[in-house]
Amino acid sequence: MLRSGRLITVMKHAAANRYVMPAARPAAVVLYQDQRFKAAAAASQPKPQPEQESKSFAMGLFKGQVYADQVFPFPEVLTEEQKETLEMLVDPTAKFFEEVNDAAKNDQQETVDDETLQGLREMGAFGLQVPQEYGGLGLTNTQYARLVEIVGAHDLGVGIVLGAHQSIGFKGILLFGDKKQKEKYLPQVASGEKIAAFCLTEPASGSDASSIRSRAVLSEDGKHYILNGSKIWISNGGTAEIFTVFAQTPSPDGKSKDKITAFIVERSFGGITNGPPEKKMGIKCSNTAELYFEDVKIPVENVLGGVGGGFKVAMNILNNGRFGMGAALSGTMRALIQKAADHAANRTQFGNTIDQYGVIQEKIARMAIKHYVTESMAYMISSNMDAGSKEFQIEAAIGKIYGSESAWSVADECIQICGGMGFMRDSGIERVMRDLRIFRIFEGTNDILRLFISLTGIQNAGGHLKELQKAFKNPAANFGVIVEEANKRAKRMMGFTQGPSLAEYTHPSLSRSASQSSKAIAEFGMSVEDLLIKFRKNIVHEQFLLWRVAEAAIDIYGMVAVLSRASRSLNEGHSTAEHESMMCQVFCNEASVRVAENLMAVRDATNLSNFKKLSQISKDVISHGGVMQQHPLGF
Ligand code: MYA
Repeated sequence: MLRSGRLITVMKHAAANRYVMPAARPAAVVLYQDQRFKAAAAASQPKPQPEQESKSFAMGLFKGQVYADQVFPFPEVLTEEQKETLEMLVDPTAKFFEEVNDAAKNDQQETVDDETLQGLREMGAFGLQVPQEYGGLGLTNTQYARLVEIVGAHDLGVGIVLGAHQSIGFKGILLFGDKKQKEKYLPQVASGEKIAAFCLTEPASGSDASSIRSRAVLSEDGKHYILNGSKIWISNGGTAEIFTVFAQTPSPDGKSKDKITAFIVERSFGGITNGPPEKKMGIKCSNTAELYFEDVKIPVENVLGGVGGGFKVAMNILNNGRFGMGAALSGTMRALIQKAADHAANRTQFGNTIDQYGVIQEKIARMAIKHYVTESMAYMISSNMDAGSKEFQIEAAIGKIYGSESAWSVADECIQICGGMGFMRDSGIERVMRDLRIFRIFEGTNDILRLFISLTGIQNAGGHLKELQKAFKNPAANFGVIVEEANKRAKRMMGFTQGPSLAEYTHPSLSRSASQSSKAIAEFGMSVEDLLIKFRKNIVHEQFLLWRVAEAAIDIYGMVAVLSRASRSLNEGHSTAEHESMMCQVFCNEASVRVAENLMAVRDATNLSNFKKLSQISKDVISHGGVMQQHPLGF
């Protein structure tokens, strides 16, 4: 509709000249009232992507197989037009966050002022992915990731205001809404006129999402659901007007168990109140509040995704939003690394700037590698989603875990490099560290997500094993499958397994990293198979083992993501290719050792006995209500 080259030229010009600060008027209003952001995005509506068969790399991994489509070559999905649009949006977004938004002030005042919110609205920041027909910018996941990176680099608190609104708050309407629901609600939320929130967590239901107790029952006339219950720690809970609420609903036949249903709920329906803003360690400018629903009358048309389909709706919303966290945190890390590098290059101690000392060099290099892995994962996932992949839940969980843990470590090392200065509030790093802490907890704790990764993958691999068992029952009909399996096992028994070759996908100079990855993939598949054979269904109870399997999966996905990206840079002769190649090699060298250790730990008798002891130590501490041993002084 608005894709003409002329418009793009005009917008480029506008974007290049947009930041002029007249003295007398409020900056945000002057800068963004012209709606140039929206017009720029209008130039590149996402093109419908062809559906493709889902071949999740991570799912394949659990069978020791390489589904290469999603990972090699490093996916590139943006059209030239989409890239141009994005380029036009990047600079003004960064300028807004550098010159209008004040992260320290937001943190201190524990709110975002109206002028800043208005600036964000006028930029279209509340409806980045809402299709333009409903008033949004209609960005793809990859375009969204790039802008979210900028938010993460400057103000994670504002990131949560925006993210809780669109990454989860109204994402359900985008993913599952019918035409009427979309027409009614998307324009209101895309403009930022109404804020949205995602209401799942309850006092007795955190990680165990399906145990929620809020309940909605159909009214006698069948026109409404009547909702009662409460939710806690709801981001935007005190400011939102539109809620995606999950509640138990009776089964239509009245005989089977309640099932979760998702509802679009308006504050204006009445019966909704909220508690005061929670006092938090970080992301203080975002509102977090308890919500109470008392006989809230929800029209039946506001059921989202079908009666009883709410758990699936919730999981899909969360899966769908997780890549955004990796992207945002990649931006946070980039900003922290810049601070650390600046300090290290300018701080002189013992006669040299500290960047010349090996200890500091190792810290900076490790920070850069963690960032490289996080960034590679985030864009690999967003690109796969844009390419039409439907099965990315394991990858999304991996990206969230790796990004949130890496960002925490990068912030910690940034403070360490900056020394006393880093500890001072003025440096701004302590705020980032406080803000970061929650990222390992919300949107699925990293611990629960590790179990999710292992169990989802193992369940899938279990299906594969069952198919093999069937094949062996009818050898004549399945001769090919059986020969292949027999070969695999014979090689394995003789210790010849090198894993599926990745050489055809990777740059020759990274052949060592490629073979490390292949070997890790093969060993991983075998370990999963061993676990399945040993524990069968009871594997679900083996959390010490599942955790290590997930650790290995995270490392392998990281290896493949950087191997693919560095290969692309080498093949295309990027100016940073050698630097990337070194980061890839160091990561693969170290990750392959970690993978081997983690897989060994699930088999090795010493570790297994350690797990038993760890379990007992924990029980002792719990039964004692704290540390158990006698004090060294005896009293
Ligand atoms: S919002 C609250 C976040 N809460 C959670 O994340 C809850 C975590 N818990 C869970 O996810 C589930 O309860 C788990 C499963 C995983 C533990 N995808 O028997 P089951 C299927 C697809 O295993 P359970 C917040 O924090 C499964 O295959 N399917 O279930 C605010 C099975 O299917 P079937 C899934 O043991 C943050 C069925 O469901 C998934 O009860 C604010 C039952 O499975 C899945 N994931 O529990 C953030 N899981 O029956 C702001 C399960 O067919 C955003 N299944 O076999 C910030 C963004 C960044 C900034 C942006 C700036 C702009």
